[in-house]
Amino acid sequence: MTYTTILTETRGRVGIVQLNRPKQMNAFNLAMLGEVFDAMEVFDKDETIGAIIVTGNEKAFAAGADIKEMAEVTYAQMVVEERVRVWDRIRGIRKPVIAAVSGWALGGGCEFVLACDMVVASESAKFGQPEITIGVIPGAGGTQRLARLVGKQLAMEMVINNRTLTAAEAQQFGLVNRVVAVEGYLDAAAAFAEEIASRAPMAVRMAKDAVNAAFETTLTEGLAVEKRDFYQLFATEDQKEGMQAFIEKRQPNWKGK
Ligand code: DAK
Repeated sequence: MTYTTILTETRGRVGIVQLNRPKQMNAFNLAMLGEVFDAMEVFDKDETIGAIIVTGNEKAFAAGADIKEMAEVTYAQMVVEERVRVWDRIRGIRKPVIAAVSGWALGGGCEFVLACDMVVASESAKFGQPEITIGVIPGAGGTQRLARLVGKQLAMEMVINNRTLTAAEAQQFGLVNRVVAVEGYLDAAAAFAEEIASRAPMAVRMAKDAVNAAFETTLTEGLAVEKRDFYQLFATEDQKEGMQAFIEKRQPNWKGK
């Protein structure tokens, strides 16, 4: 597929989507948003891929939605075009998605990161929800995912008073899995993703499903999802292979079935 606003590559079992509007600090216009999700869905369907990275460049992961594209949008257009639905496509990706963040992750950029499954940040990464400074609030999950992740008080400060978090702070508050040097941050994220991609594919899928249920359900419902997913894995060849490999003291050979 030919893309105009992103670049894609594969490294081993890792599919990488790179946001590529550097002159606009990778601000998400609708074209880029569509291409990002198209590319992610292609990797999601590809059996040779086990994990997906979304990244930007050293200066900016993404500085939010494209303000110039959004400035003249009317209320009616917002309602009719249902732009939230486009952003929601990330929820349909079943493989683990890792955000590799360097520089700015602001507004919709930060919300995109919040919707990913894991985050590798370079030491220069900065996270924030500055929508209040342009007269709006987050519209792609920022108030909800952020509050669930960092708690009410800090989320309030970020959303109402434009508090930005450094990479170290983001790690401290649970928004980031690991912080790495700016130089080679994508390589570090790729190594992390490759490790994840080497795990039993069906179990990874179920694991993502079950952990996500913790944010969508009551404890009782979440435990029911976990139980169902756990039981289902006993219908896979990989469960037999994984346990047999342990007993035989060898590495498992995953089939993804
Ligand atoms: N949109 C458009 N252009 C942007 C941009 C943005 N968000 N951010 C940066 N740029 C452009 C700048 O306009 C500039 O372009 P030229 O003017 O030179 O042509 C170029 O990128 C470089 O930016 P700066 O000159 O400002 O660079 P600095 O290093 O001085 O500052 C910065 C970098 C990232 C701190 C600064 O550019 C900045 O504050 N940018 C805006 C950040 C922001 O306010 N982001 C929130 C946007 S609102 C929705 C879902 C999501 C959203 C909305 C709806 N629905 C589902 C309905 C999300 C909304 C948002 O994200």
